[in-house]
Amino acid sequence: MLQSKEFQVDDLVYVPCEGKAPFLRGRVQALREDEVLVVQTEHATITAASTELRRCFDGDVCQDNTSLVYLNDATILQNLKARHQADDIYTYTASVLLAVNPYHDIEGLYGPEQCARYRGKHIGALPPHPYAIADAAYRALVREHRNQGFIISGESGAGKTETAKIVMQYLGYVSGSSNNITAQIQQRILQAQPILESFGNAVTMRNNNSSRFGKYKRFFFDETGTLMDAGVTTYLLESSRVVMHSSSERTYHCFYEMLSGLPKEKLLRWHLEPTKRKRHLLLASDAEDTDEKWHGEFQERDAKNFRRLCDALAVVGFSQDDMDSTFQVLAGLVHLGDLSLAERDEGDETSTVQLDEEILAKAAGLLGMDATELAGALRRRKVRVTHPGRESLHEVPRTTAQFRHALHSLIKALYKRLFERLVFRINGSFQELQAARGHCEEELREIGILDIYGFERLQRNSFEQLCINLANERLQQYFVENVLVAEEALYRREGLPWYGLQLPDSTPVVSAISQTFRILDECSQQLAKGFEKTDESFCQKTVDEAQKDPERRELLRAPRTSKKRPTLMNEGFVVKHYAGQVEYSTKGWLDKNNDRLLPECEELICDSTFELVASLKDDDQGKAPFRSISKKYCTDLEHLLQTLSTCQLHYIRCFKPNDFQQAAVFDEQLVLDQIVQCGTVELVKIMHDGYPNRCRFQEMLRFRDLLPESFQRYGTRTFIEALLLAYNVPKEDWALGTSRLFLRAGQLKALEDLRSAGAAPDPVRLQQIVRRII
Ligand code: AOV
Ligand code: MG
Repeated sequence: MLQSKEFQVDDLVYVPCEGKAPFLRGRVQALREDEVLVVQTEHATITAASTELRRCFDGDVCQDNTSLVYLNDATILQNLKARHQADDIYTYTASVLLAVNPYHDIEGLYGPEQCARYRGKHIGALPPHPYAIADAAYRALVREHRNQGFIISGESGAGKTETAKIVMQYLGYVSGSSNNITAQIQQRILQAQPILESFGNAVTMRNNNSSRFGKYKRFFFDETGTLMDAGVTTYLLESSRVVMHSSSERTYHCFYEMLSGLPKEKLLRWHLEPTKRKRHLLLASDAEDTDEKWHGEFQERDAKNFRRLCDALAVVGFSQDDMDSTFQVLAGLVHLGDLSLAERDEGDETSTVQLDEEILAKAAGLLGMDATELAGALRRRKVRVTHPGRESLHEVPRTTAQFRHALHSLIKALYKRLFERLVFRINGSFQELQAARGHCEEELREIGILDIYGFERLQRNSFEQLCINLANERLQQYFVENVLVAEEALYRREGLPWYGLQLPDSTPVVSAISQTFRILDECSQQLAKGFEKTDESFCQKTVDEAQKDPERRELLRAPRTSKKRPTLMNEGFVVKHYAGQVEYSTKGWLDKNNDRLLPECEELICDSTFELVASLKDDDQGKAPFRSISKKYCTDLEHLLQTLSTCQLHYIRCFKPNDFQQAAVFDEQLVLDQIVQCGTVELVKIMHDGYPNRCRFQEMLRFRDLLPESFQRYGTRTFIEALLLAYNVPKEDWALGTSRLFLRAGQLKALEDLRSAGAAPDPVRLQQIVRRII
């Protein structure tokens, strides 16, 4: 009979298939030559190479993937699926927590009672939960005085923001509210969330509450673990959404919340009518399909969230006047947006764009601008002409396109600065509390939570997607380096054999993207100085430069054109990311990369008679016409990575189970792609091949009661060896390094169970041990 190296007839296996599910389960029916096997599945007989098969163990469902009898992508997928169906949405992979979005509220899973249950328990004692990781982080912070960081990642809609809130909930619970100021900090950091969501989240095709910015929240603690301070940093708000969104999406929540929640007299004063919201260009959306749908689902939620927003603003110190000012600016932007309906007689170069006087007056009035000046700045640009010995300023009419561009830049800039102002005030509200407390001598330690947009591959990808995906490349690399490379280093340090694994390396693609941003900066700079530069010339240069470099050639290239999809030259490029290829369209990048507002528009803001608007002027007095957005973003990103490098990191990987935001639907292929993309498979291989649990010798002394007191006079190493022998831990399940004990999955848990049960060793066995090793 033929023999396969690995498989025998009747073995239970997963075989990859092309259909709806990525794997089918079956039994090996026959072995053929050349390691080809015949597998009988429920409905078909499939022939496959042995290398393609994955082993499978019947009914294997585990809390920790590293405890699966057979460990591979197929078994992890099945484990997640089985658990998701049972509403056990969390699963460990050693220290990494995987979370599958349930898309419905699971009763009794969160709240103070659950927090109390998880408090002080070691990981693995209770079902996997963000509370367990949060508790471990908090204890490590108090015990070891080390900074802690949570990196929560996953695709859009996978549940990052919700998970971040769950972690925050636990930190709030555990960090005590023994004094008034701590309680206030807790309240403010929790209330910051609805504010940021109203102004930074929107309905998108993939998530009804999609965060359109990244954020890092920080909680600072003193030595005793009392919350002393907090802060939030935000990254790259998608400001283009204010002026443009696809018809099935919406702009930022705050606009609709304001319409649904403001009292009548204010709506009237600001010329807003909720039922006419669709007539406003900024707000128009098919996401609310019909008026019925809006009056039902959306309006109710928007109105409720408006109250939530106002309450939250009050908590961080907004007076009623502050709130009114903020909403007035939003109302002003809505009317300003309607000006883009303007037309111009294109045949006549000297004519100016025709504006609706009524709309103009409303917008200007609300934003504290002079209507004539507003119209002037939008319609005409100032051109400096140098004559011998003197300079003169001329006004040239803008084309319709230029007019629209000026208008949109003004709206985007005002919204973005308003958002930044909110973040500034939230952070300021913590500083106020600090001042109230008086000077604090102590060095504080922090726990940070990073909730940043996941990898994006949309129908059309632009500048924002490249920024987002760069962050994901860097974080993925960080993950690989931190978890995998650190693992290898640890093995080497401890003198244990290391069976190397091919680690993915994102350095080349990161450097290709950095190069792209460098070229972009060059081109944006030149354009701003008045040189002839276009998005096309930028694109061409980017592709050309990449093609010259043998390492980057494969990673960044021009898109392939086909008859079906004839792409015009120099309108985009394709980047090969760790999570797959993404095609970017470079239209509008030179402009998107410039943080400077047109000088005519900046003047409007400066001259506004409305205090809030005037305070949103660009504080940077430099006169350079270009300020790079990509550079600022990359610097912010490096700062973040720098901060994270001081932290002990905890990873939570979120998974989206289907594309329809539905409960109880698990799309296997979709989840498998995410398992592969997030590096879980590599991680699992390393962990399982080796020893997932490792403890410093000193930490093992917590088991001292498991041996008679007389054993404490021996060295720690000897003590540990005696302990493991006394309780018959199999030799192949542990290894002693130079400073740590390594244990295979489950053994640490077993020791903890013995400790909890107050177990005692067999005296005869102890005698033997004493004779043998001591
Ligand atoms: P995201 O942050 O990962 O997407 P969210 O955290 O906003 O995703 O989650 C999307 C939606 O999934 C939420 O609005 C909830 O309806 C649901 N959800 C997520 N986690 C849970 C949970 N633990 N229990 C119940 N429902 C949940 V994005 O910000 O789009 O990248 O930009
Ligand atoms: Mg989010």
